[in-house]
Amino acid sequence: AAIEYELEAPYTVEYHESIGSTNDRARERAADGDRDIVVVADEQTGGRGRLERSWDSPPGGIWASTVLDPTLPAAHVPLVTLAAGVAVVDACRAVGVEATLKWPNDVLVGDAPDSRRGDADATTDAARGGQKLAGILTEMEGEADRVSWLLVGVGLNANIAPEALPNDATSLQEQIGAVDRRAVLQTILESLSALVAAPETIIEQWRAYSSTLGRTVRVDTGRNEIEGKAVDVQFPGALVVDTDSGEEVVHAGDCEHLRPV
Ligand code: BT5
Repeated sequence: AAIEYELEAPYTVEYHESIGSTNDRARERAADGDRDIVVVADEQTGGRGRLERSWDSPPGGIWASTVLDPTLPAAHVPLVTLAAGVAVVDACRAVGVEATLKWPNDVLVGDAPDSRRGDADATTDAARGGQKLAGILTEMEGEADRVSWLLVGVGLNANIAPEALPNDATSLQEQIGAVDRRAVLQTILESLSALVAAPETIIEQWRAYSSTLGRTVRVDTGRNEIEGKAVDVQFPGALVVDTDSGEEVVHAGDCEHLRPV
């Protein structure tokens, strides 16, 4: 059964010890017309990533999905994903973990350009020093010019032993020890609502936390692969890649950080 409690931020929390996916539950609440709520679980049994990938969600994480009150056109929704990443990094840095952002939706630890290990054969982020700490899954429904509902799912590996996570993953616990999950969630939600209220600040803050910009990247767009130097992130969230054949503006895809040559 769900427990309701209030956070200081303007959100009401629906807490579950265990649930399939907080995004699925938030989707039901969204369809019911609820806004400014957040569904939180200690454990998810069917956590989801993008493109039908699964998200490991053992007990101890921050698995949270918030239904926002959107007044934005659907085309601007990628900005909200960036904002959620910034909010998660804000919360990680507030507890002393130097997290960075990998376009479009990953929060990493240890992937700052100056902390790379130079393994020529490295094919995984872990081998290069970057480990995934959190991911974002934004979902919406609506017309081109109007979003009818919008929810942002945040998965942050908080109080989880690294053995309970995939190889390329890390947790706040591994970095600094156990954290107060409620306080971390509070920071995420406060930061997210401040960013959504000032959308013109999102891209600039995203750039400041990015470990993608300036890097050689390979982006799988689903249709083709683009390789080059990531030079900018543009409104509403596109990655600009400088390739051998000129600049490409990529709106969606999977991005891999390659080691510099
Ligand atoms: C994401 O997908 O990074 C979005 C994850 C969003 C999860 C939250 S939890 C609350 C809410 N409810 C849900 O059901 N989902 C949201 P993607 O970029 O597709 O990355 C997925 C990949 O990350 C997987 O294929 C694994 O390689 C890796 N992975 C899975 N679990 C992980 C974990 N706990 N920590 C780090 N990496 C993980």
